[in-house]
Amino acid sequence: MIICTRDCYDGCIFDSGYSPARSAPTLGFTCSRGRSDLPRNGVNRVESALVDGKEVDVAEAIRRAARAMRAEVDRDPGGILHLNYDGNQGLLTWYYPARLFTAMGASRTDYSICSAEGHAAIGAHYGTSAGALPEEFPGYGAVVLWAFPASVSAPHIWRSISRAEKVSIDVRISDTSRRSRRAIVVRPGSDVFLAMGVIRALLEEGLATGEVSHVRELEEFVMAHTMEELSSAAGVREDEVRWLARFYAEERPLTLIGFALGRSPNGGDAISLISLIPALVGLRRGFYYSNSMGLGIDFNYLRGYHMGGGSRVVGMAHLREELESGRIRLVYAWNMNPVVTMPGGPSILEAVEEGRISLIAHDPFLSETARAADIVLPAPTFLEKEDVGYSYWHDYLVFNEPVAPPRGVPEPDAVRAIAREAGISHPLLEEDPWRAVEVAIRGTGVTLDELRSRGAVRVRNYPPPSPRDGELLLVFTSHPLYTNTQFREVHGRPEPIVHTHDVDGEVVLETDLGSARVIAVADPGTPPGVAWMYKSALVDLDGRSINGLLGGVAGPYAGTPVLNGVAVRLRRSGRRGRGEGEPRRPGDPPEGS
Ligand SMILES: Nc1nc2c(c(=O)[nH]1)N[C@H]1C(S)=C(S)[C@@H](COP(=O)(O)OP(=O)(O)OC[C@H]3O[C@@H](n4cnc5c(=O)[nH]c(N)nc54)[C@H](O)[C@@H]3O)O[C@H]1N2
Ligand SMILES: Nc1nc2c(c(=O)[nH]1)N[C@H]1C(S)=C(S)[C@@H](COP(=O)(O)OP(=O)(O)OC[C@H]3O[C@@H](n4cnc5c(=O)[nH]c(N)nc54)[C@H](O)[C@@H]3O)O[C@H]1N2
Ligand SMILES: [Mo]
Repeated sequence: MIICTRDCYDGCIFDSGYSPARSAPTLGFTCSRGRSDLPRNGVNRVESALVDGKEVDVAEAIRRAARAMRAEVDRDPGGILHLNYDGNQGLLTWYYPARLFTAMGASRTDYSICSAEGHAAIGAHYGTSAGALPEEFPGYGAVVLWAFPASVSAPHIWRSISRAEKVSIDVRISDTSRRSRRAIVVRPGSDVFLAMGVIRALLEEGLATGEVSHVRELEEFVMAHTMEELSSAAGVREDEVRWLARFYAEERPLTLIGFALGRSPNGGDAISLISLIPALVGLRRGFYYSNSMGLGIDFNYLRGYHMGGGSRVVGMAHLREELESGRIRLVYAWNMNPVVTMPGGPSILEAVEEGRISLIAHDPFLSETARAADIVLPAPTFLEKEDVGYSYWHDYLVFNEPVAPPRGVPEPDAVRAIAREAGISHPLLEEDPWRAVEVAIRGTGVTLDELRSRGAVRVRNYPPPSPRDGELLLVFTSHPLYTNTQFREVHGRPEPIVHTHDVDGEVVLETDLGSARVIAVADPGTPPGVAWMYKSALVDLDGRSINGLLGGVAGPYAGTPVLNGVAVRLRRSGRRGRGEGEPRRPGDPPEGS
């Protein structure tokens, strides 16, 4: 199989004949870019290694690169900066090569250019930025596309929401806006005020039915400004802000949060607040931003950060200052065209022209960066090499197989050869790249062997939504007198008691799958946020099994149903239970019915 490994939501999967896979998420079609890869594969390629513009063999270019890097390592490894981003999202192409620089103690960037701001802003609330999965998208009758022109930037996402009522929020009328039921136009960088206005209206109008922690602080924060102030700061009429709040309350839409927001003024704050709106209207994981952090891939392991993080982190916003300071003396770029795509990118050209830095580039194509480089190494495209690819939307890992003859030198081979020539030996580079991939994907529940044989496999450990305030993680344990449902003939039917940290009385436990009426008993040995029951006391006060609340989630090894640690909501039913006034002690034998 093949996965289009470029930086894009859809991560199109192709069969071995290079036709778009018919099954979800690719649905048998690809975009213009996906169709253009084969025709462009022969155009503008780096045909051979280059040193000072002259063709040399790859071995010679590697020796020259190694010599230049060795000299800098001896002087100050922090003077070497590696620049790489997402030209190809393969684990071997993008991530593994960073090990050379981790091993040398070189400077690195913070990889902040595209999506980092939002990952951090959402993660601060939810513990992870991972949101709804593609299969959940079609289930939504309504979708808010917040700075997310999906009709262009993510055609498969767009297809998956084709039947939904759409609201687009952008700073202009985009193609997506034109094809949405309603287009809201905000002033650039002012979405944070629109989000505050929506939250304010939801709270004011009693439409916030969901539970969000620290809601009082949130309320104080948004109430500090009048609706008029918020609406004029956002450049959106007050009635439109209120309309959007009611749309949220009534339609309970999925919110797609675009990366571009994170690259705007106040963008992190905007994303942070936008991500809370679905929770305020009672949706669990009712947003999507990027799911890459939920797949269980250990990107840090691939880059070798478990053995140190390099010497210094250069913020991607500050490349120009860094180059002008003279501290950086060698730049190694792969999988990125920083001369064009980095803010301050042209300062790389100036630094090369003025002899302040040496520039080494590894790219399949003669990019602006490759054209300016002192040393250029030819790279294979994703059509020409094996790799493992992933998407930040869907949850398939794909073993990428070449469909065209190999060209150039694969990235892991290049960095290991440079290390050998430069006399840098380090366990990070001794570990075989495929072995590193095998270790890095352990957390996904998918093995490399399985990937090789099946081509595309869904990750098995996508994170369950984390518990919210008012939710308990329910677990079960054995009872001394019973085996599961047996021995009720002798000891009677055990009461459905749920042991909690501090709740007594009759309560209702709920999940999205069902509810059960049970008796809560406070037990100081049960921590806050946790609840437990005997697995022989599953029949609730209405004679139904607690297992009506569970199911649908399986373990990665053998498919064992997840029964423990499932989040349940606990609601007092109003009636007081039998335990009132004389709380039962945990471990008390149950009473017969
Ligand atoms: N065809 C195609 N698809 C792509 C890419 C590509 O280059 N071509 N690039 C891929 C990559 S790298 C990424 S990161 C994603 C990005 O994909 P998206 O996050 O979906 O966004 P962009 O396509 O960058 O478009 C940004 C949108 O945000 C709007 N915008 C700008 N500032 C603001 C603001 O302050 N508030 C609001 N509300 N809107 C604002 C712009 O008008 C624009 O419509 O797309 C990926 N998909
Ligand atoms: N002003 C402004 N600047 C922006 C943005 C913006 O919206 N406005 N968007 C930003 C965003 S969202 C992003 S993600 C970045 C993207 O920045 P880049 O990652 O630099 O973007 P690409 O043009 O995709 O460049 C990737 C390079 O990788 C090369 N490449 C492709 N496949 C391979 C491979 O298999 N191996 C190797 N070694 N190289 C390969 C390509 O030939 C290309 O030269 O740009 C950012 N820059
Ligand atoms: Mo991006």
